[in-house]
Amino acid sequence: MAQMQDITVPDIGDFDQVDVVEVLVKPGDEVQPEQPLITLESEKASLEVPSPVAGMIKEVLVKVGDKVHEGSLIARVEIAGQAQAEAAQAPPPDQPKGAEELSKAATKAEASFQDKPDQGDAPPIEPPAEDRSKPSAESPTAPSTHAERKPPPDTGHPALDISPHGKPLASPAVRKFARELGVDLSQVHGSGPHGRITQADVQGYVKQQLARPASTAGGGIPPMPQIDFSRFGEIETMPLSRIKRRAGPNLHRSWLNIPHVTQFDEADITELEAFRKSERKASEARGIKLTLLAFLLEACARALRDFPHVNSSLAPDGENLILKKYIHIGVAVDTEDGLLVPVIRDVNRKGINELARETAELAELARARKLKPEQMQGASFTISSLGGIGGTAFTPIINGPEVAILGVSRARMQPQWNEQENRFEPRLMLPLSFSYDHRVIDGADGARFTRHLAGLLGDLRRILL
Ligand code: CAO
Repeated sequence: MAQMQDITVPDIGDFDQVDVVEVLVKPGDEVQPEQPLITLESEKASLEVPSPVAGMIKEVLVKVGDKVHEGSLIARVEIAGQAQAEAAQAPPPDQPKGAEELSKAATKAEASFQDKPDQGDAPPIEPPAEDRSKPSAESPTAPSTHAERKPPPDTGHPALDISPHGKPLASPAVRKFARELGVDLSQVHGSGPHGRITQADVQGYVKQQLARPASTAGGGIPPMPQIDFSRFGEIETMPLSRIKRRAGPNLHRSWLNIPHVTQFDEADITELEAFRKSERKASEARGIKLTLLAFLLEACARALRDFPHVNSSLAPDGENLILKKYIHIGVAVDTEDGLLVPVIRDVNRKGINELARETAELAELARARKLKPEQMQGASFTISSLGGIGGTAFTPIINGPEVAILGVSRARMQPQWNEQENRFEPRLMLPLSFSYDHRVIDGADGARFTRHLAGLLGDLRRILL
């Protein structure tokens, strides 16, 4: 006949009325010795009460919110066959006295509340491995330790992260901490011995979740693995600059929210460059350095006027386009601490010399970290010019909620086929990399825009038309 065993709350020290905060089993569950049945929580700490025997839960007599004390009935277990047989051959009455005392001491130790904050490496409930492997004859209160342990259930998680009961390894204090923060411990990587989850692991997990952009939180994007690179060689940890720390989430947000397409093209700026050089001296006399960027601003302003949806933003409802009647263009400036984007307002109303002067002034302010917030707001389009550095093309990230950005690389003299004269001729070609929001701009329009822009840069007179 099946033998039943009542499981009661063991000696929990001076605590009288303690809350049941978790019931970890239900009728019909098979349990192993040491498998937690319930979690109790006092103001100071928490404790899991393990099953002393292997068997099947017949009845659970507590629920979350109940208050219990030493001796309170938790559950009734039908003792497993083999364990029952062994229980039947109960230890002889003249069992060595020390064994029972040892067992009681062990049970009490397991059951004691942990008042100290968790250090992450002390298994509070499970007895040390060597104790667990001891024959149960030494422990009349846990006869089932003779019963073979089942292998941990296949949870799809690395075996080391899971206790023999299929739960992530963590102390009650860490479980309590995780519960308070609403953290699912099965999602947390344990850095302690045998993959045990520490309080620092839970804190790290929460920080990681908070750092993720709102739209992706829980969006199924797997986090980067946390790797201790010092395992592979010497490392140095250096804080990111404030600018990079602030820009990072914005870039990430744009990258994840905007379906980017980058259209590459080239503009023939042979004549433009000849004109710039011819005007440079005159501009210098007025204290202005006439750079290619000023011409780019002027040409972009005209192209934006001709393609108004490139100078727009998607309405938050995703169903309307907000067309901007102003043309304010942000210019990416490379500073020692990272990228800043001052904004040149009303570009379409300014001449090329004025644009050159203003760009130089704003770039200077950016590098001196003296830009005012309003000087970095309100852009409807952005230009990122890496032409002074080099490169052939790149894929700039849109400065959302703008819908497009123009990347410019270094102009190069290249052979171009002259159909009229049936020969190659050297032309100064400027690489354009135009990233756009594909929800707003079709591929065909993207290509039309860069063709149009290339046409304006190829013959500045077109701007006047
Ligand atoms: N092709 C060939 N030469 C170019 C060129 C191009 N596309 N663009 C600039 N040059 C030349 C300039 O004419 C200048 O030469 P001279 O002194 O002989 O006239 C030289 O390169 C240096 O130019 P510059 O970069 O100092 O000036 P600029 O007006 O072209 O650019 C600014 C100003 C602020 C845009 C630039 O200094 C800068 O910071 N660029 C980096 C932007 C960046 O980091 N973008 C990446 C953002 S990530 O998306």
